[in-house]
Amino acid sequence: MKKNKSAFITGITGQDGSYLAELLLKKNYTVHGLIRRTSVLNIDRIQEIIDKYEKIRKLKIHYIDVTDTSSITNLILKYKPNEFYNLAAMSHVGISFFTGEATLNINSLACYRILESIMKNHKSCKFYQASSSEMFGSSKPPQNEKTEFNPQSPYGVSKVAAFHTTKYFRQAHGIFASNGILFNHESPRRGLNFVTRKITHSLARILIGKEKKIELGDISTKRDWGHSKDYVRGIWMMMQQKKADDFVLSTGINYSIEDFVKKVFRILNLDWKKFVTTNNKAYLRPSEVRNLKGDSSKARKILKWKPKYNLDDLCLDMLKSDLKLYGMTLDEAKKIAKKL
Ligand code: NAP
Ligand code: G4F
Repeated sequence: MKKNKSAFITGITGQDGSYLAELLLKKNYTVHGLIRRTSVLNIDRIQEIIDKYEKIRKLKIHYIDVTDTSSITNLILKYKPNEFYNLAAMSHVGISFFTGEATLNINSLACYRILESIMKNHKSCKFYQASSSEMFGSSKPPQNEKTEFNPQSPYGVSKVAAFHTTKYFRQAHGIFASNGILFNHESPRRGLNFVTRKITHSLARILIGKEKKIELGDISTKRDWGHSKDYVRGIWMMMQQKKADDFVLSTGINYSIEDFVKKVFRILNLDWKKFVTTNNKAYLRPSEVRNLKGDSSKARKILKWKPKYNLDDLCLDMLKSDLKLYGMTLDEAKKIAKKL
């Protein structure tokens, strides 16, 4: 009889990690979530699956910082996972300009150390690295697997290092190590300081009178936004291939931040200009990635992957969820909006 698979996920408390864990648990994997110790337990996004799967031993949580190599090695030796998804990261581009060294330690060196441990201790384990469209930086769109990397931030630099590390272990040591080069993907679980969630969450707070304005930085930059649920499915598909490889996941359509703002405010028939200020210095970056638009034809052909959500679906999903957080339905929010 075929044994059920087991997987390690670093970054399981994050947006993608939580959706990926749900997907793998539904597929009957045993999931090991590696989380760092924090003074306040940060497990909101995985509370539901902990309640459902921990007692039946399908989900195990381990306190391990991703930079703690010896502890990761001990865990690999103990559980010998089939698949290792490395999603943990200092994932905020703007913050990385102030935390360069930590960003490289968490995002680049940890990847190297995990792969070295897999090579020495459990060579058959498949490895996934969460690479990013931020690596393309100033390269012209559309960007695909053959596009040159021109990173514009410490975050971008750290992800380029991890990308090449992953490729190196694949080519030199025969490890199944794949890079997913994912363009921006969002969801109701997106962190509050990324621009999309900041907009939907702040709008909900404006409606209940807790905020007056949304202060943004540069809203002329363009991003290719998808839904995290679609992208974690693509990640899993990469790991089911016979051969490791690198794949771009994107929708192929990009919009400016201004377009995103307009779409969200239009849902409530509000004039965004009354509520949004731009070019706030606190959110401007020393160097910007101006234009990201992915060409994911390789993933669509080989993995047979394609996204189900478009940007309108995503905006609605995120706004509805933030309204719900503050006790409002969409219809109630529309009524309140009329009075603003
Ligand atoms: P996220 O929500 O910010 O989650 C990051 C995760 O990494 C969290 O679980 C965080 O734990 C964990 N983490 C950070 N430092 C750690 C450390 N030292 N030890 C252990 N865990 C640590 O990010 P995401 O949006 O889900 O993205 C997942 C991955 O994909 C990241 O590597 C990101 O760089 C990459 N990526 C994301 C996108 C995107 O658009 N979302 C696009 C391309 C690539 P805490 O909860 O304790 O903070
Ligand atoms: O939402 P953002 O912070 O995402 P960014 O920088 O594109 O990074 C995200 O996507 C990457 C993939 O390309 C991931 F690798 C990375 O981990 C992360 O998930 O900013 C999007 C754009 C930027 O141009 C930024 O300058 O929005 C602009 N922006 C304008 N005002 C703002 C704001 N960004 C943030 N976070 N907050 C603002 O107030």
